[in-house]
Amino acid sequence: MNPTALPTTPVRERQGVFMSLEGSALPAARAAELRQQLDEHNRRYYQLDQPTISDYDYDRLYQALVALEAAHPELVTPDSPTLRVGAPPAAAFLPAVHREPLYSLDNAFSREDLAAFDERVRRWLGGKPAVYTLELKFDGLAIALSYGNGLLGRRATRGDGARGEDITANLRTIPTVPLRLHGEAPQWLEARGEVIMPYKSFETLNGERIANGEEPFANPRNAAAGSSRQLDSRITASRDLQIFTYGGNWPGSDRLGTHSAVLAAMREFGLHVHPFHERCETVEAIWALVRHWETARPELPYAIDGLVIKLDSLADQQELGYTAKSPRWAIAYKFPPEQAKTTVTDILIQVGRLGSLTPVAILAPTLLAGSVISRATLHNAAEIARKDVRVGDTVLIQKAGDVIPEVVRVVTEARPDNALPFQYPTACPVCGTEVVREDEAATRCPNPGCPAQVLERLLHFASRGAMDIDALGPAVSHQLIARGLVQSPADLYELTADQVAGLDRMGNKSAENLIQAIQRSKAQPLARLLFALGIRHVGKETADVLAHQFGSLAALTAADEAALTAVPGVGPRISASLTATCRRPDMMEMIDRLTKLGLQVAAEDRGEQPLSGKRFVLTGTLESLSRPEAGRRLEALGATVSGSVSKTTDFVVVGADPGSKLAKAEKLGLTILDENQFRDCLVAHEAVRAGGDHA
Ligand code: 1X8
Repeated sequence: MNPTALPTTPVRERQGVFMSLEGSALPAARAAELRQQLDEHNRRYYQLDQPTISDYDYDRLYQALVALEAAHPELVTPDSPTLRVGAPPAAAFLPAVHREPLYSLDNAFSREDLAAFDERVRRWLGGKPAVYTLELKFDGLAIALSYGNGLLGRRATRGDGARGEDITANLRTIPTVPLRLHGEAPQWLEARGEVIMPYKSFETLNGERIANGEEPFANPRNAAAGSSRQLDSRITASRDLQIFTYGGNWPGSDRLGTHSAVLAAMREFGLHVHPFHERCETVEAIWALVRHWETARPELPYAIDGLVIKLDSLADQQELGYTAKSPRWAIAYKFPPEQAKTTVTDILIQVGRLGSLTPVAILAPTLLAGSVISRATLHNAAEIARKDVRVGDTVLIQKAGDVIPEVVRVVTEARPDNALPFQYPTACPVCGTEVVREDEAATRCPNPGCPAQVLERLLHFASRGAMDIDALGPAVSHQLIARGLVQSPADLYELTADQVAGLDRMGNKSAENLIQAIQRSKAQPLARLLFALGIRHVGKETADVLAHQFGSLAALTAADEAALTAVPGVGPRISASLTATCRRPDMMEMIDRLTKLGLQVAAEDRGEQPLSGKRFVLTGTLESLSRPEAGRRLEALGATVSGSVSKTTDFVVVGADPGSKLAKAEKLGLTILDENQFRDCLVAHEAVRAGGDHA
């Protein structure tokens, strides 16, 4: 076990959930704490595709709970994550039921764990010799492929094991998924596998996303999962995905006798099976391969997070069977996260668009998990003090749940004599304003006029996902601010070509082009403008919803918190941020100026839509899609979605546990749609609109 991989103090997270292997001393409190953390991390991993801890750390937390529950069986609750496999499918896909459940694997973290597994297996086999196969464990999205008479049919993600999401249209676009099996195909065949994205393609995709002002994927696995679960399969097709299958089942597959023979047959059928799998008869042989792959792993073009060891004999597998959660005949050996050693050449403090200060270690460039790393986050003042990172230090870095790698620890033995403790600034390194401590970890520059904040706001405003002013990059923006030509985005629209032509490396022609690009951006729709304003918690999707819902900046800024939270997908956090920001004099002034300058402060009239003028209320839980998703699709069809039932409501869509809105709708005699009727209605109108768009 690698002790440096253990988080020794809590890692602070966005919503105040802490990851800690220490935690409460009382077993009952500790178990509750672990369950809550695991639930939250599960949700982030499976439903948001946004993990904030590494898998390795997740597994450590999980094992801590397993151990605690084993020691105190009375503490096991019916909802403990140890009794569950995976997470429920995300809301927007139709559920698909697997022929056989997809199990997760038990984990081993050490040679001792592997030896204990081998001993258990041998005991169950009653002294019969155990022969294993050892394969790579791919770090991607688990899927099942089904073939009917050789033709690719329904495909699903793992979901909660028994039910996954049907991502039928998507996996068809992956070149290594055969659409038809070779040779004499069985009547049905189900193959299990993993969708992955190679490191190179992941880097390229993230580069594009950052340029577009979109959130980059945290790691190749999330990129693979996010790409496979696109509702629009054309997006999946545009991503470089691969598949490796590692298990299969069809009439007659049992008669092949061993798992190795099943893999060979799968390859004959044309399924993509990784060439590496090796038979092992002892823990020594397994351990030698573990050591080999730990070293060879960085050379693979895609991510593996461990090795899978399975009993090779299918009869033996059947004899051992399954626990509620996993097969007794297999185990996953999990690698500790890849780490690299490098030196800190500098420590910088970055000032974000909203003023938050983030210390960043500048590193001697080094290769880690498929990419060259030259900076690592130090998170905040508390972290940098705890780890005592100094300029000149040699540090161990690793990639956790974040794109930006982090410093695990300092190699203190290698510290140069002249390395001084880092003095965390009490003043903003850019504008000199005294910083504000938000809590024990976070600090913020409170000066909205801070040039760093002004620059970050301007870059965000011009980014591709926002106003898309391509010519306005960091170099130009920096000069515009330094010369006092631009202070707020509104100033951009009053720039003249003469003013701009005076900047470094800016000829008359490029100056003209820049001014034209800025002026052209006035035509960007309201949703983009709203996103470009950079209001805390108002991302691209929220901006879309708000623009549709309110129709103009004037209406939006006039809305109170109650009106805002009535919008599907808008919670108290977003509405509080919006009302606070819109009341700020500088924001009011900017909106006023942008209006006078002729930007699109109102939504354009999209003409008659299939559901124009229709008012919908959504209530209760929908099974097959989330309420925000339903709201967006309705609005895209021209409908208005409201939070409360009244005489003017046309349709009330009722999910599970609807509450008082249903009673009110019945009393008013309104049209009530159940989920199936609603889906039919959506799909039919979307088809009408698609037809109209093509005409
Ligand atoms: C998951 C995985 C397995 C294999 C490779 N990669 C995975 N992610 C394999 O068997 N070679 S098996 C597995 C599971 O059973 N949950």
